[in-house]
Amino acid sequence: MMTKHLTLAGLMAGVSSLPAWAQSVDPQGLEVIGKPTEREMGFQPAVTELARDLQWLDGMILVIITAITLFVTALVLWVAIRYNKKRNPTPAAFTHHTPVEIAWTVVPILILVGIGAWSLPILFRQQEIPVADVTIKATGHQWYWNHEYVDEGFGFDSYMIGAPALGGENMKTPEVIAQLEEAGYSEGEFLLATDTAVVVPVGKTIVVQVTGADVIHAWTIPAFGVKQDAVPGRLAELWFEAEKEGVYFGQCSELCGQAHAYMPITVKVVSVEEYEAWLGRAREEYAGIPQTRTFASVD
Ligand SMILES: [Cu+2]
Repeated sequence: MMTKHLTLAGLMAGVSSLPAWAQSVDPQGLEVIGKPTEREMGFQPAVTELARDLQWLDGMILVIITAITLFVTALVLWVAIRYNKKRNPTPAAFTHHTPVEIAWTVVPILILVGIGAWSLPILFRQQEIPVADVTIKATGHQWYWNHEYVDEGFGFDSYMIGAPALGGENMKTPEVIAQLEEAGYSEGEFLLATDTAVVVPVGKTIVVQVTGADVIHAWTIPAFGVKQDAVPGRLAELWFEAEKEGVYFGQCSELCGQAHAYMPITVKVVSVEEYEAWLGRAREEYAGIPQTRTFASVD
């Protein structure tokens, strides 16, 4: 029932918002979760196991490096105070101290092995690509992304709202603010929101194949804990399973030229039903395949 309403809503939105922006295809009214927040310095909320792993590892290593820094600072202060020229006029003249040399070799090795024991499994979890429920090929271009739903026979370009390709100047003019609002974004999401979003179902395994068409770009969504260089001639993969419906933003993360700052990535995580409804609309919009679902049964 919900699917039918959503499909109908999508159709109505498509009809009523002429000239038809591609956003009319995309689900609207989702909570924005993955975006930078002013005056904050931590991570964005983690909505995948991969992101939680990364953030936990970061916290753990922060504890270790803080302890090491405090220890070394204390040693330096102790030497400076206790063994300065005034307090220690005749310095010791020995050059070797075997127990100390063994300690400062073995202890750092143990620390590094300890960090590796935690970080390598996390790295492997990211790099071992599971069987996909949805496969998307993301191709970086100067300066936009193309997203292809490889099993569905369609793809689309995703431009930043306000980008020159959409008649903007990479500046937040009143027209651009109007475009953002029309697409369901707020003014503060300028430089993050794109005209078309990657839409994926919640709780499913998404595999993104990442490559570049011209120079090296990088596809990332911080809240998912994924980042992958898009290298021309190579097909790299990343995967994620988002746990929460919402809107998530990322930005090209490999300096790729003059408009590098203006090729963000928008991902909308929706319910499985909503995803199916979107697929129908997207097939029709991007591949010209008419929807198989009819509206006859809608009350
Ligand atoms: Cu770039």
